[in-house]
Amino acid sequence: MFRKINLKHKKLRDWINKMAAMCEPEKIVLIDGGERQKKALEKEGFSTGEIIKLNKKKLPGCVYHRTSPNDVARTENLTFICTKKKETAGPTNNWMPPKTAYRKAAAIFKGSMKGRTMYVIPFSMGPIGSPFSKIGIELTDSIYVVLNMLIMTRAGKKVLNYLGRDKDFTKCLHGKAERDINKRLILHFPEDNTIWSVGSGYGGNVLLGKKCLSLRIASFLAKKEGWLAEHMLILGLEKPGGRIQYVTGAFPSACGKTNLAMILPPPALKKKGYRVWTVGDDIAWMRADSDGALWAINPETGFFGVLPGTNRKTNPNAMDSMRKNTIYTNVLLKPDRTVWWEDGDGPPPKKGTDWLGKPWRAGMKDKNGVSVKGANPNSRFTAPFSQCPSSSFRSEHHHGVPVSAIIFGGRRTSLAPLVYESFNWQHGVFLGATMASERTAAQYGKQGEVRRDPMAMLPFCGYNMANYFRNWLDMGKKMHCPPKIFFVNWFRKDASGKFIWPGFADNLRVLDWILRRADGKVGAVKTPLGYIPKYQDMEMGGLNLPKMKWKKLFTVNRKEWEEELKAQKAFLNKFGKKLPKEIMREHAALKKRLRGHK
Ligand code: GTP
Ligand code: SPV
Ligand code: MN
Repeated sequence: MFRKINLKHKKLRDWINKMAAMCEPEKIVLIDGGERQKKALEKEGFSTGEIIKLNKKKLPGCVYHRTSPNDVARTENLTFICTKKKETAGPTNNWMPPKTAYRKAAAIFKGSMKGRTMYVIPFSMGPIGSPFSKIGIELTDSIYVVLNMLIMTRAGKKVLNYLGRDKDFTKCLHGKAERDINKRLILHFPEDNTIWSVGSGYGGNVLLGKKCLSLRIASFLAKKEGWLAEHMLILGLEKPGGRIQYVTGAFPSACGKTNLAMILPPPALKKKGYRVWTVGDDIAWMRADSDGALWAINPETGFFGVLPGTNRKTNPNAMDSMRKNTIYTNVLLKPDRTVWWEDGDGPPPKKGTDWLGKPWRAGMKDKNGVSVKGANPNSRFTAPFSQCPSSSFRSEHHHGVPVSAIIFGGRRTSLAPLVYESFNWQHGVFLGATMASERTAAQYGKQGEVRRDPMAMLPFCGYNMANYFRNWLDMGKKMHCPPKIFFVNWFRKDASGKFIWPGFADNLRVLDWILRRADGKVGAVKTPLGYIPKYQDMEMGGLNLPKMKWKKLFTVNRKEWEEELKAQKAFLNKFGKKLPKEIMREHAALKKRLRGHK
């Protein structure tokens, strides 16, 4: 049985010892954040097979990990908001009364760490000591989680020193248990500032600083304190002449945040002097400041990015970020101990070991004739932010960056134009509130199915989404110069099922237009949806996009939009009386504008 931990922070010490008494680890180890301890943990992980050491020459400092086959994405159906009242969680969250939740999870946690170590990870989301930051302590029995948290957060002794004897922290408990989906629960207790996650070993379910703290718990706090915790990338676009303007963007999981955050300008724009600075790729915390503008920080220090589709052409900055000190999860392991994934670089290797740990050959088919994937579609890399060639010099600043524009977007095969601008803040909030997207492999469920995903926060809002919309509307009133709000869709397809817009680097052309609009430097065409660009106003150098295609990208199909209006309404009706009336007013206004549209 473990020896009790002794720390000068009484509340912290008592809590750790109480959790350990329930989980019964053999020992408790405090994570200090140092290189020596990290190396020792890796060594232990290699010896048990929890992680595999990758090719020292080709991938220095990199490790490989496989999760259980039933545990490769976030499990939204097992994720709960546990508040005293059901209404606090709202109609879009799974809810459980706190008492029941603690009892159910405790039964799974009980004795689940027998023979194993419980690691104590003190971590800070945001620069340590910044008034914008939040501290958490994660207890876990997984070395993989520790190694990931060391990349994704500022972790170790320095956080403990900052906590002193009595500063507040989020209590985060994680246990792998049996990794049985029937004994898996991801529980949030925003009223107790507590997270309990049991039975999973994958990403967003277990790196508790990420979605659980920085979005679900933080959004709850943000409503109380009057700021925004969002599922957003943050980037700076440097224009010829050196001025940098910042944009944040909310796209649902696996819809292009990482790619946009690290975008490299297409050659014609690069020559002109355009450059992009990455501030964050997944989470933004934003506040209205005394200057009347909105300021954003990225609370994380690493990337947990999608691998399939990532290659030197689509995202060279991501490829450079993961050359060393990176954790590869659920990809194909090659015989030379390097890794490969679908639509990565180079042809598939002749053979290897797939993400399930089974022998794999190129061109292999299953018994139904479907080709067997080497990497899981939601396989990921964990890499330090500092290794990204475009990482912004502003990212360590406690105050963050001022935001000129906010972008909402999703995957819509038809319907939504490439880009349009909202008429004002309130209309922009409506665009975010009615966002929908086709489901990706980042979460369990039917792939490709269109679902409403307001502000890309459906799985991450820690309270009633109607009140979340209210918080967004209120934020607009706090600023003299709020950012302009836009909607984008890189994913519109033609009749043959091909993407009409080339996407990736060329998305910079859209960003450039967005920022010129934010500056009031360029005109636009008014449509029922919002303002769209004039063909001649977009920077098109080096891109051969026929006018016909342009037209297809911006077509507003009234029939489709009538269906969309109905779907929006059905969704908004879920919130009943709680829904801010401004949202329904915007819905009615859109309906009216579309009626006049041919
Ligand atoms: P999470 O980490 O899950 O929150 O996702 P994310 O929003 O950061 O997604 P990411 O940037 O990793 O994109 C995931 C997928 O979208 C990859 O398969 C990309 O190839 C694809 N993608 C990204 N940008 C574009 C684009 O401009 N056009 C097209 N067609 N596909 C894109
Ligand atoms: C997402 O699904 O939006 C992610 C990956 O960023 S995970 O951390 O697993 O949630
Ligand atoms: Mn995400």
